[in-house]
Amino acid sequence: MALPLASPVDVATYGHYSFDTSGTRYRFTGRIAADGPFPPEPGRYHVYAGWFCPWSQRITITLALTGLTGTVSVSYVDNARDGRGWAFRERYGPDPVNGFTLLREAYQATEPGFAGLVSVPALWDREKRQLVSNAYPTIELDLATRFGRPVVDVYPAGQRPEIDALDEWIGPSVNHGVGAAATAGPEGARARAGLLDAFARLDERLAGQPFLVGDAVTLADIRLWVTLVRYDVGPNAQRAIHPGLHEFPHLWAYARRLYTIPAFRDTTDFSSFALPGVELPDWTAVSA
Ligand SMILES: N[C@@H](CCC(=O)N[C@@H](CS)C(=O)NCC(=O)O)C(=O)O
Repeated sequence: MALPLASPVDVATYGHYSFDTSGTRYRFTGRIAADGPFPPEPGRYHVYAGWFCPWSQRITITLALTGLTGTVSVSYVDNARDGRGWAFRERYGPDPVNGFTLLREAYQATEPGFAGLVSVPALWDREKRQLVSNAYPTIELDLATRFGRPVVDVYPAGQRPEIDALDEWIGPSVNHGVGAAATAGPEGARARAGLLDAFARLDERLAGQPFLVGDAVTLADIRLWVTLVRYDVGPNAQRAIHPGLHEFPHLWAYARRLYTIPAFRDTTDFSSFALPGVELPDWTAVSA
């Protein structure tokens, strides 16, 4: 029997998405650990992701690089939502694990009556039939480190302090700063200044090294890149922030170099996040 799909997005009937904001934003915070309730077992976990979503793509890139695509499964919600929240539709297919049509069913299976934020990425445990976590920062860390020796170690023990230190300033200024940077008013101006300052620092750093930390891809690159690939066709599509990433030549060359790596390229669907009518920069033109 075919798995069910949600009906098309219908804001007239269901309204816009909203949720009860009185609780914690990221309600489920379980961790994968050998000695905990969610031990690292192949085939046990599933990631509910969104192609459009940078926080989801951090995880899909991490799974591809670490060699876990056959160990942890992934499926994708639709790019748009109405008042029912994220849902499974034709474009990316049904929920292969539970046959839910709405992602909120996974949340409500975990906590009956749950009315808080239904977000992707969310990690599901097939055995306990509940969500482990929708706390995006720790899902990526657990998948990168808790499943034995990874093909590529994206969070090497010796480099963790440096990777974490980068996240402390790239997180607020770039990953969380791009949205506000495109807006008017004093807050937008502050975010813009912080973002462009961060881009300049990164450009300088990447003038002399191929990756942010050490001589191979790490979580630091993954975290930055998912924002860069969306930048000129999303938040900066109207050039509301500045003329484009190419203004930072080392950063732009670095971003395109990472795009040649299958884990980055194959987890990217420009059509899921590019604003309508926006011209795509040539991500395949790699400079030396
Ligand atoms: N805090 C983050 C990231 C995680 C996250 O919230 N994921 C998004 C999709 S990229 C989601 O499902 N958000 C639901 C919502 O904010 O309504 C953000 O604000 O972008």
